Order: sequence, then structure tokens, then C-alpha cells
Amino acid sequence: MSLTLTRRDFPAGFLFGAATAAYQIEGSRFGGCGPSHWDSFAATPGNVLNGDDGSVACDHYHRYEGDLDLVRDAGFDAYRFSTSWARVMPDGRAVNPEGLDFYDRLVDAMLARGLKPYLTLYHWDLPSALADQGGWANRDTAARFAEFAGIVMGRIGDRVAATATINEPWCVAWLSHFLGHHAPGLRDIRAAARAMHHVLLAHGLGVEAMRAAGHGNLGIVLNLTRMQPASDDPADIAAARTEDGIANRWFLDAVFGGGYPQDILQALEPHMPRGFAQDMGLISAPLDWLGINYYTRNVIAADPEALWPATRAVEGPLPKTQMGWEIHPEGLSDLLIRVARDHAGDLPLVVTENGMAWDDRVVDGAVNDAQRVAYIDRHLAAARDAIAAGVNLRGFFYWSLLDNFEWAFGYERRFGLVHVDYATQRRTPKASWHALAAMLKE
Ligand code: LGS
Repeated sequence: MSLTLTRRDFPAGFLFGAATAAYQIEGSRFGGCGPSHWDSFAATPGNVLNGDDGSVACDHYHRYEGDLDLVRDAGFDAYRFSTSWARVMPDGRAVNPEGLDFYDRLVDAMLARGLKPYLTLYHWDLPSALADQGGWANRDTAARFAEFAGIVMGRIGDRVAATATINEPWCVAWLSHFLGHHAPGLRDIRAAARAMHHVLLAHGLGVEAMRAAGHGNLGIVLNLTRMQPASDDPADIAAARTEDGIANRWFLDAVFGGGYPQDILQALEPHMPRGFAQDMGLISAPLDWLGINYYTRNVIAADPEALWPATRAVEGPLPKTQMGWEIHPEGLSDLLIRVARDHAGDLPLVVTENGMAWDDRVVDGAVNDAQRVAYIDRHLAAARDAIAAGVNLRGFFYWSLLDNFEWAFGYERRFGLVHVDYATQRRTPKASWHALAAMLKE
């Protein structure tokens, strides 16, 4: 089982990497980490499959050296990781020196292996102390984030290759405050509208603080989903456009200086924080790169029964991953081309996440994940197609290095290139890891 593409299919200097996030792998009970809203969300029955949580996860806090060996041994150029806000500032204010020491060691361990550290400052582990004060619905959280960004960068900013402020602001805001699937699990349009703004304000304030401190190569990571109408009925087309507005245009327009899209703002405006328009300049301050996470498309139909948005997702016809998400590599090239054309121009783009879950099992010491090898091959080909169409794409990170805590799905969904046996913490590189290693070392 091998990949059909090689490094030679990509421009010189193109980065291949693997990605993870703190709460999903480290183990939140170690090293003086404070409680985060994900701990309390997971502690509430019904929120996470099997009642799982991230308290131990992959025990990466203790096993990071071996895990980084796996990144190096696969031949990757870069490693994307995140810093846990609750580990660095357990009560949301005072710094936990053990937490900063950990990230200091982690970055040095990457450099010692020749890996470029790609930092994400916030990948969802908001300290409970800040969640208790309203979390992302509270404007103050944005200012606290800028403080956190300054503290982390003051310690490791001299050694990271690139920094993203926020991972997937749509998930931070909409999925978590309107759809209720992620912490804090609200279904409240007022909180959601505020979070939709404050998470971008946090990004803007963070960039401002980091620039002032002399840090460079700053970006943000957006999750973009291709929204396709279920039919050519104008109502379905309008529904898909609305979903595209909430998930994609809201963030792209704001970050690239176009303000919020009128069609979405119309619905959210009554709930937006007062004076939000004055923050738009800060939110659209120039960036050095944009990260894009891509997994699937959504097929959208009009739903006259729904209040707002009057939309519903319908099942599409394509083969699906274990998550039930359609496998649709063309969506990646189309989105990259669209983002470059409509927003980013020549700004460097990076695919910061792409991957799939499968019910992987270890049989005779090996994991034969042929589906994942094919998935990666097709998405790499889509990335190459976007480059051929003129997109300034600079790198591709697979999600994820390890099987890990997959948020609301707990440990039951495996995205890793490396299988984790949670009872023993044994790591077993899957066939996909071997296929990438063969390709990257060629
Ligand atoms: O583990 C997360 C991965 C897995 O799939 C990671 O922490 C996140 O950054 C990211 O959200 N991840 C992810 N996203 C896929 C979202 C696709 C939603 C499509 C829903 C279709 C019905």
C-alpha cells in the first residue's frame, strides 16, 4: 500500500507535517494544568460518547519524546501542536511555570529532531475560571487571550516557525454556542453572536500584542467546509449560501477586511455586542499566512420548519468515513482556489488539517488502514491541483499524528497515523504512517 504522489509533485520547500492539539493528547490531569471548560463539558452525562474525557488522553505530557520520534521517523518536516491555556494559566490569570516549562521542552524536542514547530495558541481548552465569567460570550476573554498569547510567545516565540492564534473560530463560536455540540454546550443565539465576534476580536488583539512584541509569521486557522445545495431549487441554493455565510464567509470576509457578510449579519445583528463595527480594523490586520482545515463537504437543503438558519444538512451519496462524512477531495482544491481568488491573493496558505477516522484495529501487530492511505493520496492530489491552478499553498498537515480524544466522540473515533491502545498507551504506526514515511524519505 503506497501513495502515488511523491515530494517531487510539490514545489521545493513544501512542508509536510502532522498535527495534534493539547487537550486531545496531553492529559489534563498532569503538570499543574487547571480545569478547562472541556473538563466540565465532558463531565456532564450525554455530552461525550462513553463519558470519555481528556484527563489522561494519550499521556503525551509524559511521552512527548517518543511521540516526536514518530514524527521525525516518518520524515515529516513540521509538527503542528497547541498550547493549553488552562495548563499555562490554570486560574485564567496566574502563570503555572510547570506549564510553560513543558512547552519549552516540547519545542526544543522538536528542534532537536529537525522539525519546524507550528504553534496554535488556542485549540479549545479555555480555563474554567474564564468560562465562569461568560467565556467567549464575554468581551474580556478576548483581552485575556492576548495576554495569554504574549506569555506563551515570550517563552517559545523565539523558536517556533509559525504561530496561529485560534483554531477553527466557527467551532469555538457557532458549534459550541449555537449548535451546542462542543463546550460550553450552549444553544443560544445571543451567546453565539457574541462568541462569533469575540473569538475574532481575540485573534485581532492577539496579533496586535504579538506584533508589538516583535513576533512574526502569524496566522489563523479556519475550518472551511464546502456547502453544496441539495438540488437546483432556488430555496436549496439560498440555504447552502446561508450555511456558507455562517461557516466560511463570516470569517474570511472579516479577516480579509470585508467586514461581516450582510446576509448573516442581518440575522445576528440584534444579538451582536455593541460597537462591534469598531473592532473590524483590528480583526483584519495583515497576516503572514492562513491555515485551512478541510475534511468534507456538506449538502444543504432548505428547511421551512426551522427558525434561522432555515437549513438542514442532508445525507450525500459519496462514500463516507467512520464519522459519516463524505469523502470529497475536489472540495479541497475548490476551496483553496476560491480562498486565493476571493480573499487571500498571494498570501501563503497551509492545509493545517486533513484526515479521516476509521475503525482501525491492530491485527498481528499491524494496522492495515488502506482507506486512509487512499484518502491521503486523493487529498494530496487535490492540494497539488490547487498549486497547479496558481494557489500559493506552502504545506500540508495530516490530522492527526495519534489516535486521540475526538471531542464529543471521545476515544471511539481514530484519526491517527499511529494507533494508540489506551489501556497500555502502546503506539503502533499504521500502514498510512509507513506509506507517508516511504514517500517522504524518497
Ligand atoms: O480532532 C478535530 C478534527 C477532527 O475532525 C480537531 O481538533 C479539529 O480542529 C477539527 O475540527 N477536526 C475535525 N473537523 C471536521 C469537521 C467536519 C464537519 C462536517 C460535518 C458534516 C455533517
